[in-house]
Amino acid sequence: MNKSQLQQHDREHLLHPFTDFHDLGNQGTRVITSAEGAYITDIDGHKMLDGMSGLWCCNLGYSRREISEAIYEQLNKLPFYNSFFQCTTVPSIELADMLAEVTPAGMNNVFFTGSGSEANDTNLRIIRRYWDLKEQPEKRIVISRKNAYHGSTIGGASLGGMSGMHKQFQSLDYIEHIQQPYWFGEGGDMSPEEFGVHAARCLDEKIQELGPEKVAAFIAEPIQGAGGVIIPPETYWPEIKKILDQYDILLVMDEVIFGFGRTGEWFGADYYGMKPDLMTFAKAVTNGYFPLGGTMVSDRVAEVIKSKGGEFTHGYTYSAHPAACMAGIATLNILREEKIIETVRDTTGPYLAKRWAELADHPIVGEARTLGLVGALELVKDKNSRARFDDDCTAGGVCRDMSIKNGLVMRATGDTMIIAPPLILTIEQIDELVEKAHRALDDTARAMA
Ligand code: PXG
Repeated sequence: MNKSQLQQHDREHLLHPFTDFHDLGNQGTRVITSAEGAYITDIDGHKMLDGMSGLWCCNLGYSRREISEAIYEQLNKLPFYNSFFQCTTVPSIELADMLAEVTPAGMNNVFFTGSGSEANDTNLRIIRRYWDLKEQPEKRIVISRKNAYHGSTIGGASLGGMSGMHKQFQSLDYIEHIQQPYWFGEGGDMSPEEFGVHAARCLDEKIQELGPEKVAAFIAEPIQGAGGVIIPPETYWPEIKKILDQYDILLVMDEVIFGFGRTGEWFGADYYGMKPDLMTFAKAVTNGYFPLGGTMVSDRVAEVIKSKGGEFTHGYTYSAHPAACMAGIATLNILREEKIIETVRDTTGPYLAKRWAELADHPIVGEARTLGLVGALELVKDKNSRARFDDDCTAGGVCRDMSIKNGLVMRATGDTMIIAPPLILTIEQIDELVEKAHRALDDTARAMA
């Protein structure tokens, strides 16, 4: 099939995730045909630096044969066996061991799933099971945050705080949402430090309002990813820690985007010095090459679930799929052997921070922020008042298209441009990324004038 035939068949038969089918019908899809290192190429031969690592997952880029060969070899040896009914496979045990080593101290158990959404549903099941076994069944409510993203299953989407999603389904009734720590968008006249404490105190207020005896858990991404790379002010997590220490409430950190090195530490929890009870992961655990997710379970929770007896009636056919686990093992080996995370922490992260900060001087940029190898740009019409161009976030869409035209994949969340490039990016590629982003901003400013 040629390009237009592919686009026509795509339109006729493929229902895409998070897509306006009317727009898709008018524009046609971009057909990506190959990839190498940190670059993807489309069917027209247009090569782009992938500033989004696929979908926040190909952290080691696209050319890691060690991972694809590990999958292939496993498929030839034992392509599938389940981990139900007292069965197990060698790769699943080995990966569980490795995860216990790289995750924060005291997290020594893993429940494997096929995705991040399934892992957050698993968290909801574990939370309830834990409090039931502790004979506190009245602890039912899970507190999350507005504009959070925790997946697309009913459980994941209920935990998430995106209003556009909530309009399209019926949320679980035991989930509550508090303010997000988005200083640029919601901080008003407060300093970032003041606002960080303010946003964290919303958790305390919500717990008081609901009654601590009814609150089972608080779930949060260390940094909101899909919500627009919202890096909380430095005062936020320490204040949350204080509040959680005060009440008997579980902490779930959703590390689906920030796990496996993006902050320059293994997990966002390490970066912020937090001690979660449950930790969701997916995406980069296999470098995106094979579907795998899961939740790390702390000793505190695992001991209750394991020792009290009785079946935990939960699991997925693909929990601990052997080929997925081999992909995970190969990925973790590369991260360790090539000291990828240390390089992000010591070299490429600081260099991106320096170069990205230069974009803040651009006339349509209200804020440029980074941490490790993620970044965001707030597009504004007026730098001082932080006023946007319009209510429809036109600038974000324009900037995304200009970026692609200039050979860089940047994603738009409203009028916030975001990047999460592969962690293997070199200094020269960071220069290339910033220069292309700069050109995209110039083109956007011209188009919006
Ligand atoms: N938690 C977080 C924090 C995520 O970012 C999920 C859970 C769900 O994972 P699965 O594997 O079920 O997709 C995610 C996924 C975007 C975008 O546009 C982000 C995600 C997925 C799709 C698009 O930024 N994150």
